[in-house]
Amino acid sequence: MQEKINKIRLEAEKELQDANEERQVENIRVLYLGKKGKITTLLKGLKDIPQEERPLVGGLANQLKQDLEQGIAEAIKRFIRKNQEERLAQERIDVTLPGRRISLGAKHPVSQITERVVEIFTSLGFSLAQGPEVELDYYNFEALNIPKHHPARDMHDTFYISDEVLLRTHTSPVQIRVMEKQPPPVRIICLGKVYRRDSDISHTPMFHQVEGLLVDEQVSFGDLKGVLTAFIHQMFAPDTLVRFRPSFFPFTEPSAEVDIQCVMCKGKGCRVCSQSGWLEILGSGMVNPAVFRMVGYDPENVTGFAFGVGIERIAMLKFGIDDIRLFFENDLRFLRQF
Ligand code: 2U9
Repeated sequence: MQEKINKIRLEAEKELQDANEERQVENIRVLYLGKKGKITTLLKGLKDIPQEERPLVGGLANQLKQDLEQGIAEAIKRFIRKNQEERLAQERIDVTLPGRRISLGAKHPVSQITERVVEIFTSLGFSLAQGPEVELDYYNFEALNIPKHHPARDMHDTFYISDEVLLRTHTSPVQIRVMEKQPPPVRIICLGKVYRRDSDISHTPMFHQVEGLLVDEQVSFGDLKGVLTAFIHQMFAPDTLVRFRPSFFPFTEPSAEVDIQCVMCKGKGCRVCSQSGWLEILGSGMVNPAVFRMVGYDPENVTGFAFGVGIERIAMLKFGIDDIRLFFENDLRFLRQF
């Protein structure tokens, strides 16, 4: 029995010496100390040997078990250290390499223009009003002097949700809601998303508008001209030429479209201004008395002016962009330029 124990010891020591990776050491552990391992079997067999031999043989077998456990633990430690050294030798860090650039986001051009427009009008004494994008037909059309079957409804290419519910085609319903709630004077701008069933190089189904409304006693067309000229001079350049051209909107009377001298060719005529030298940038007019009556204001006592600006249109002119759809494609190569 003693001989057998010695043989196992020599065998295990040799195998442990020959092992040159961690996995082999683990195999040795299973082979000798596992459930059916040689030493485990040996210890289990102790009960079958003569009683007088048991203490000596048992002692030797247990000593062998301890020695082997210790040998295995040391071998594993050795391999872990060896692996670590090999990895450190391979993985060299070049501390002279430049770091990776962190790419920073930027404000979307539409947000940039929106912020500037808000800044200008708030400095002129206007405050901000907001309202729902899903609107009632009444607020989007009826209250603005556009009854059912009015030809002006065709221009709006409306997304209807039901007979009476729609996506607002302009921010004007916000002004109606404000006037319904508060008596004059009113001096507000409304900005936000509006929706029209239209898509081409200069139209998208959703775009952003800023509309303004000023109502008080004795507001004149001269006030309208003054405020809008001040806005244009701050938005573009202080010497930008401005012209007011007669137009028609059901909610304003008289109405005017506002042009600026072409920012590309300075009025000489180019592709952007269709050789006219002028660019249309907003619509405006004196609030139609019919609209005042709808909200309970007395048109004998108050007058007012209103205007509407397409934000993307201003952004296209300011940044020289010829396709409005680029704003909504979220192509980083486009967005990084602003
Ligand atoms: C009320 C009364 C009047 C708002 C106005 C325009 C003229 C106009 C266009 C500009 C470019 C729409 O985004 S666009 O296509 N807007 O031409 N908007 S007057 O008039 C109002 C609004 C509210 C109660």
